[in-house]
Amino acid sequence: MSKPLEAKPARIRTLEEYHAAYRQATEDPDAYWGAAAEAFTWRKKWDTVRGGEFSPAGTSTWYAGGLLNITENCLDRHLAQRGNKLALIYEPNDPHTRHLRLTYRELYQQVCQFANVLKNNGVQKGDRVLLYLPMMPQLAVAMLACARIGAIHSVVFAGFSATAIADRVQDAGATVVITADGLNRGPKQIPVKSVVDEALLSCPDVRRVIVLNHLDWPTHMREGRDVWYHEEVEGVEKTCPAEALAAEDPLFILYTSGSTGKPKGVVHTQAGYMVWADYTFRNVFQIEENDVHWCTADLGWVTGHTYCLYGPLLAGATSLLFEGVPTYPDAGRFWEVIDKHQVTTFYTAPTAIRSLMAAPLDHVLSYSLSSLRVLGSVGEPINEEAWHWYDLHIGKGRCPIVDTWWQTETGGIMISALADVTPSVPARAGLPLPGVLPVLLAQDGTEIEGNDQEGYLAIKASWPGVIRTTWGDHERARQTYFAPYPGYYFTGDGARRDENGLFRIIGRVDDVINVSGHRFGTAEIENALNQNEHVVESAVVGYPHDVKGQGIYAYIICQHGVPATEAERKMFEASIIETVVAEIGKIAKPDKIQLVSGLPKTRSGKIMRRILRKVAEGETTNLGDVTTLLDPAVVDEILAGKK
Ligand code: 6R9
Repeated sequence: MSKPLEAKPARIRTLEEYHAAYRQATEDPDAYWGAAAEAFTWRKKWDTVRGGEFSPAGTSTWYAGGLLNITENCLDRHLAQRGNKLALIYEPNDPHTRHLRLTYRELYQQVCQFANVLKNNGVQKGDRVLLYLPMMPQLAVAMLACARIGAIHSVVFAGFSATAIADRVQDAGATVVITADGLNRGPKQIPVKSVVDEALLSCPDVRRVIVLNHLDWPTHMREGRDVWYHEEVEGVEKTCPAEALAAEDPLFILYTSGSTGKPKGVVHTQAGYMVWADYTFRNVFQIEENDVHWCTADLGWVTGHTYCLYGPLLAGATSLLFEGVPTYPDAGRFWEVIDKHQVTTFYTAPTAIRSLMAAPLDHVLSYSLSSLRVLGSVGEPINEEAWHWYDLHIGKGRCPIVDTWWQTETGGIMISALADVTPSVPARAGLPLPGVLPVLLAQDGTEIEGNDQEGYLAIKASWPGVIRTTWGDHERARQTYFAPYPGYYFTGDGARRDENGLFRIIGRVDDVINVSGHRFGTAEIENALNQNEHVVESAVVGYPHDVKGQGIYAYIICQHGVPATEAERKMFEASIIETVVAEIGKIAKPDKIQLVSGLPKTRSGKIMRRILRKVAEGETTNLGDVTTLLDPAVVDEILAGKK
């Protein structure tokens, strides 16, 4: 029998304990979250557990007055008892390449060395460091190295384009970039450093680029700006004192899309994020000392931050990092990796499950999967069919499924089953975690009481992991999350509370599309499309997609009208896709493009997205009221040309 990972306070093991914890966290949050923070290493304890104003100001603080360093809690704190325990297992893209294992002591030493390299390169507390790296162990090391010296990391998923990098470097005011020569993705090898070079043409303030050698590729290094990590690290000390940071000092900035304008830099801070990552990780997955946890997300997304890195390390668990993709070399890769490393808690996205469901079942049946204990899902609603397949074929009917609802802005899981403790029902995220007070709001902001009800999902009280600000623009955070319904945090999601009080997340109620669990604002994609010289105007909506959850449907008015020939149309479409790839990245490529001569607009010039959404969804008759349209004939044309 393996023993509980740590008998910390606030570890919930039964349904009764859940209800008791929920009650206490609601009635006396200061006592509850004070106790939850006791087990950590503090340089100085906090003065107040909760402070600031939650909403509408959006100025919550947690553990204000406290001093700490999250890496002391991820690493140093475990050395005495878990120095030789595996902290990270790295499974490379190619199954024939050797995997790597790092113990807590080895990881500690690597983080300290990397931190010293950063210091030697002039990085100081408060500096922003942008990381554009493949899923290699050094990405995790580099994030922790930043945290060790109080630099603020901003990881950008290594599929984003040069333009997207440049936007983020400029917005964050980053002066140092860490990158690699190239990356592996399935059968492909993709250059990385050259993308950074292109981005930095418009970022003169970046004075240092630290390059990791991942593929042994010949790489152009700019004199005076670029250095190789392996050269910098030679002979560097393996210890580095951790900077004592204020509880509310920023830990990281992570860019995410909203319904308007450019992606915003979501800011999380030291102490509250730490407590939330640790608490949610241990409780949702019911982590035990011998667990091997595998979260398949890339570290470039919040799921990677909280459940590949910070949550597992704070809890002293073993976390598996995977460089590859679910279908390389074949659709059995996930299951092979689970058997190979005896993974116990497995956390992935519905889109991955759906894509693997489509492959022959033999890919699953060749593996035992007997090590698995808990299955998790995140990023988008999981449809019942995928839920049952996951339960039956992967969990063999004996592993609880935790469908975890949360957001970049919430820092960690908010609504989810706690494995084998609270109810797990298909297509329901379930009950809120202690400290999370979800409500359903009507459009006018009144709370909808009772079960079997639907509304806008909002959160009524602050929790330790709440977004603190959007980098450089607090007003934007206030307007987006806290001002729409004063007294609440507005999630942007619609939800239903079922007859048993379990939450079912329906999807976004704003102009955000969720493609394979990745968020894009329609405005963001339209802005990209409009950069194309042939594009006069565009409108983007989401539509149901079998594997991706939602696909991107773009309606475009071309400069020369609707193309007369098929060849011309293909050429336009190719050029348009190229623009989106250059502006954002491949992940934002429209799935369908329809070239139109006009868009349905109201007399005041507003695009009626409702109609475009319906057409994209395949609805041809029930388009609702079109009498306010300036030119109703446009709709007929769009219907006739539907993809
Ligand atoms: C963690 C993460 C957040 C948006 C969120 C919602 C959707 C996430 C979900 C889910 C239904 C779940 N979402 N988890 N919808 N069920 N279990 O994904 O963060 O990238 O910021 O996306 O994803 O729409 O608002 P992020």
